[in-house]
Amino acid sequence: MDRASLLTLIESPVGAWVACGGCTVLLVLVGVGFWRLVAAADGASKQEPPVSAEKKPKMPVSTPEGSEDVAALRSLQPTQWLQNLYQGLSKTRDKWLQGLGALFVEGRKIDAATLEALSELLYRADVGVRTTASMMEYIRAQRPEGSQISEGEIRGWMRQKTEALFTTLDKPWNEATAAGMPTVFLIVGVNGVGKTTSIGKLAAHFLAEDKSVLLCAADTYRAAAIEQLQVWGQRLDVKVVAHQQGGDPAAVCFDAVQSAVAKKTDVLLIDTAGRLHNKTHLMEELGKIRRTISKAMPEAPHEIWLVIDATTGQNAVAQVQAFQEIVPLSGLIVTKLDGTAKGGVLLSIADQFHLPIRFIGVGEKAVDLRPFDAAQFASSLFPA
Ligand SMILES: Nc1nc2c(ncn2[C@@H]2O[C@H](COP(=O)(O)OP(=O)(O)OP(=O)(O)O)[C@@H](O)[C@H]2O)c(=O)[nH]1
Ligand SMILES: [Mg+2]
Repeated sequence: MDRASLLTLIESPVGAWVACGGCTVLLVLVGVGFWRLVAAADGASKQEPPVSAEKKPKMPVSTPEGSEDVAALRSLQPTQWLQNLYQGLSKTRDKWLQGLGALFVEGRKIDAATLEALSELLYRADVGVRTTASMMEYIRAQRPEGSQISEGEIRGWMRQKTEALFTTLDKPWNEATAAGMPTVFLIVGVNGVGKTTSIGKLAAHFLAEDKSVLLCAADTYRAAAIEQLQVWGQRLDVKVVAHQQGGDPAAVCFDAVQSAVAKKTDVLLIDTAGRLHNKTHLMEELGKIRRTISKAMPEAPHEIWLVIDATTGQNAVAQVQAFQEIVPLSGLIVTKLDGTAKGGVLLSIADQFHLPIRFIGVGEKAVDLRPFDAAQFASSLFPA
């Protein structure tokens, strides 16, 4: 198109219309660009401040795991648990049986030498002096002095004595007396014994019994401890009452009991901080926690369970002693029996403190923590 034709076109009505349309398009484009800039600036000003990993823990969002724990517990066959228990106690049993086998290479009689050698074996398996002595008394009473005895007979007498020892302590735990009120469990123990994981497993256990469960994070010293319980809460789809890190542990317990009462929850499980039994102020704090719980619900806590790690052997005896002086323990949870040859310490503790063992743990999974059964335990430790 030459210059003259172009001028004619611009001056014509059609040309004016095209020029006007071009301007409109241009204006719209400029407008959109401007609006985008404004929106971006506005968005930036509304962005949430960065949240530290400490405040916003990454939690598994999928829920099926929780139902898997509960489903696994519901479908756990008694024979399967017996196998797990037998396997879990293998280190303790092997140590004991190897020693016994060596003792009985040649025939044995009931005499001072045999009883001395048996005492030595039990003592080395963390059974403790006092319990070993009562075991020997029991064996001596079975046959007249000088009678021939077999390895199988010794195992049988040990089994009977062990079962009898635990059976006398076996009684149901306290529960809330009024219908619709929660049974409150306060779980205590030294650092790292397995309190929090046991609470997760206990929650799964109660859920498998169709009970409603609430968890309370009263280990307020470490954010990670609160998060650990919250992860269990998510995993099992159970609510967790928690305050800020550094808060008063007694206060969160008070809130949790009130919440459990208001919601008519069947079971409240309270996790506490690990405390060394020789740290006086921490032990006193435990006394305060207990008193505060009682203010929120006079008959609570219904049960105070000390968690002991079986791998610590005789040290667990000192722990029971120290905690018993501060709070009235009503039962024990024994964890990590799978990792130790020191399982004999349970006999020692039961004999000395007359405390029932409520649950025992032989592994990391929810199905690995089960109610304690005297006969099962005795026959896994001293098989026929
Ligand atoms: N093998 C084995 N490990 C266990 C058992 N019970 C707990 N554990 C492990 O022990 C470790 C400590 O468990 P936690 O539950 O954190 O112990 P805690 O008493 O709450 O620890 P603190 O809160 O730090 O005092 C974890 O790695 C658990 O998986 C068990 O029966 N067998
Ligand atoms: Mg813990």
